Amino acid sequence: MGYQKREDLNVVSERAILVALTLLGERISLDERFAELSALTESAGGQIVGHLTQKRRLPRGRTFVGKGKLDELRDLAESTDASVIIFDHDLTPAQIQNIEEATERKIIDRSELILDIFSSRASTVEARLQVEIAQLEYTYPRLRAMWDHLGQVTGGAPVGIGTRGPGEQQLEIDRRLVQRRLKQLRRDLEAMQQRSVREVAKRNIDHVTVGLVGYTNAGKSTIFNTLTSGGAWAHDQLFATLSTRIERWELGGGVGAMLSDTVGFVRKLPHHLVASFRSTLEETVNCQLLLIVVDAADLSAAHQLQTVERTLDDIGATEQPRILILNKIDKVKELSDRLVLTSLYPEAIQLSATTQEGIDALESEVRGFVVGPICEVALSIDTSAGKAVDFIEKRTEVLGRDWDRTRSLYRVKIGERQVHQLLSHGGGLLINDLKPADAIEKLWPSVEDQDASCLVPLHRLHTLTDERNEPS
Ligand SMILES: Nc1nc2c(ncn2[C@@H]2O[C@H](COP(=O)(O)OP(=O)(O)OP(=O)(O)O)[C@@H](O)[C@H]2O)c(=O)[nH]1
Ligand SMILES: [Mg+2]
Repeated sequence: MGYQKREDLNVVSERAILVALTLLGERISLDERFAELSALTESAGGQIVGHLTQKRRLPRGRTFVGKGKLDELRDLAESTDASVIIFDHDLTPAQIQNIEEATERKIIDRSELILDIFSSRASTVEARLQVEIAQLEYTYPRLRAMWDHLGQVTGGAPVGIGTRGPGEQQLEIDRRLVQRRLKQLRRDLEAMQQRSVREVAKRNIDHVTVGLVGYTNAGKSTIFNTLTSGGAWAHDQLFATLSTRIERWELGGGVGAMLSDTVGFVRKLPHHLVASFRSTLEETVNCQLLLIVVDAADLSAAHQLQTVERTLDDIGATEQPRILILNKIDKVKELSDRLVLTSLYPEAIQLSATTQEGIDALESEVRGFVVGPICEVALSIDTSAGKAVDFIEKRTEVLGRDWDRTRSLYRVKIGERQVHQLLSHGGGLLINDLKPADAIEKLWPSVEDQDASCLVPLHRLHTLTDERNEPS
């Protein structure tokens, strides 16, 4: 097969060789890495025809792999008729060029591969803007053919950039135009996102918001569809979801929350992508409660959890309480395997979005969070405050009622978070004849003293991940 110029970085329909090096200090096994890199390559439409590995303390500066391995790589590409070689690492443009020259094959690094998948999946205007920004920043400077070509085009005016991905008419665009395009895209994206920031802020006042987060393909959208009226695209492919979807989740007894589903994470998510998808991710991570979804049947579950925690740290979602969900538990058939999971993650909810196992436990846990610690109190409120009265009648446990000329009086069991929601409906609320702020301080313990069995404190999750990753 002849050498294709690096004019486009798609891997659709191409025969691919995968390369992963074990470098000093890397703890993730080669099996796990190849499993994931294969899934990424297949998600991008590539066909895997070979693998190559090397153990090194550090990558070789010029060509990343050693000289002998480079020859091996070229021979393997020839014997398997591969047209593209995909590295599970990020490479410098110079390394890419040197390896391409030595192997006469197109070289794709890990970030380029992920960007390629995002580019083929982006279906909303916002996602397309976000992917294009990340591509302009990461991929375009690496299209050597483009800059080579530009070296020869001195007179002709470059044409505008398209949105079809790198390698088409973009070859004729100069850096200045790319910068101009970037500026325009960022402006469009910002305008779009300001709207959504306002919507999120409003939603957080009116409802308790809960966000599903986790590794790509862990089953977030499937869980979302099970818990709400649905509508999320769930599919056995990486990065099926690229935008955030929010629906009401009925938790019983008039209690509900707004649940959101969003983009999944992956190890070493390119930071340009994280940057341009930040606001999509933030819609979820601004939620008051996070449900961290892990694929319990995946060998890399512990590493996936670690990646999710790192990504949450990166985007500043460090404060919210979290519930750990071990999804796809139906695929863990052996009782002994389940017991191992229970001992490793005692606080987690074992769940199957497919068979519905564990859904009740999850709903009851989240309901407890949404309501907050419950106290029995006397409420007094203006009878004319219809929304507030309605809230009390429908969402709290009413033990007794009374009225005087202008006020409705109730004896109720009510949760702390419900009191905050009730306050947003006005009506001059008094609790045990006290102003709400004074009553809340007196009646409800501080957050640190609250005990909710499934809410895993942040430090505990970290310990769990470390335990799981200790080499045996
Ligand atoms: N057996 C089994 N399969 C599941 C379960 N939950 C999800 N799946 C399957 O896992 C695949 C991925 O599910 P999605 O819901 O799209 O995963 P996601 O986390 O939203 O993935 P991204 O949007 O790519 O981040 C689909 O084929 C689902 O049918 C489960 O509980 N059991
Ligand atoms: Mg999804």
